[in-house]
Amino acid sequence: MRIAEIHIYQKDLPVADGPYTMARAEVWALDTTIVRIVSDTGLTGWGETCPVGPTYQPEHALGARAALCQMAPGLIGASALAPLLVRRLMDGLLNGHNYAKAAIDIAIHDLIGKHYGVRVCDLLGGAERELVPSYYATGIKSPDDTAKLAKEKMKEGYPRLQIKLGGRPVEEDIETIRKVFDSTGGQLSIAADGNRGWTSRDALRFSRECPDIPFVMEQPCNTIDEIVAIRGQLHHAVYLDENADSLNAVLRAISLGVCDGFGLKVTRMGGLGPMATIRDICAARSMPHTCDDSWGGDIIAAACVHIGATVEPRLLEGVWLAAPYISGHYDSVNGVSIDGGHIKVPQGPGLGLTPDDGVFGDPVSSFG
Ligand code: 0XW
Ligand code: MG
Repeated sequence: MRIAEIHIYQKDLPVADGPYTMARAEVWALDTTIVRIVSDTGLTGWGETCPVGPTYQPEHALGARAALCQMAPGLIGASALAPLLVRRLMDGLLNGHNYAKAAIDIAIHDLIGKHYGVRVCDLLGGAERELVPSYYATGIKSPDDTAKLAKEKMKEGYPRLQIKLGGRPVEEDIETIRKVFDSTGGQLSIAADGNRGWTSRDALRFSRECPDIPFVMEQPCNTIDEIVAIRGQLHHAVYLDENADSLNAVLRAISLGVCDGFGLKVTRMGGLGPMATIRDICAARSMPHTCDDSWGGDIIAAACVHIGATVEPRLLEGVWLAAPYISGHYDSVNGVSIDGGHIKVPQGPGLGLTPDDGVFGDPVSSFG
């Protein structure tokens, strides 16, 4: 089976009840890029990449489509049954741009699954479970509103919350996390996500004033160096997210003992193949982690759930989906959603999705 055609689509995903807010970003609508690969045997594989705006990370939507257009002509005719070789081929066509390569990698995994009649989670080693825990990310809100939302989400069945903080006086963040802890009675795990928004001074103060609250601090400061400088003085475990931007960064962070876990993004790592490698490296050093993406519709959601299902349960911190912030699905029958704080692993071959006819409109670029 070979790659015969590559089609690239653009779709707007408005944020339901927007905006979605983080320390350094406020987003009202996301620009997602969809890839459809058609094989010479007539099968279709779907991929997607959707940066959460242009400031969360260096990735941006126009960059994804430019990178895909740069690589696509060189991918026509390549074996669609060899994801590693496709990955190496992409590296020979373009340096970097993992988030664009990820869309191709996901579509190839979808194709392979459909070709052999197996699910992507089985291609990736096998599902540990059919119901995967999710977690809810709050967005930046007042202390009282965050505490109210936290309680609601706990009642819905979420086992974990990610409280967005940073980008405002740290006193307000301290009040927020304390009220969240009080309103949820310490019954669920909490990540305090600074999204690079704290100075090392504020991160230190946040941790020191809350030694009794068992949260993890996710990406407190902008750089690894700032985190290293204060790590020994913190009362809390530290997870890297935005700084864990490649396989090499993850390896380095683990070997230098910079963190205790990760927020991982499938597209940032280059797709499902590299994510499976990072999953295994994390397992070798007992590093807990999430399986997320920064945003995206059903295709990204399915990719995250499939890889999440293969992670050793003791190490999976949850699979985050943008689904609660998106109205509707690409696949109106098998769209991926969160129910009671958990997500069912899709059942069909490949990603287990069949996007509705015409849901992406006409392609913006086609090759092959
Ligand atoms: C909550 N997320 C997984 C999705 C947002 O876009 C950002 C991200 C995070 O943890 O920073
Ligand atoms: Mg994060």
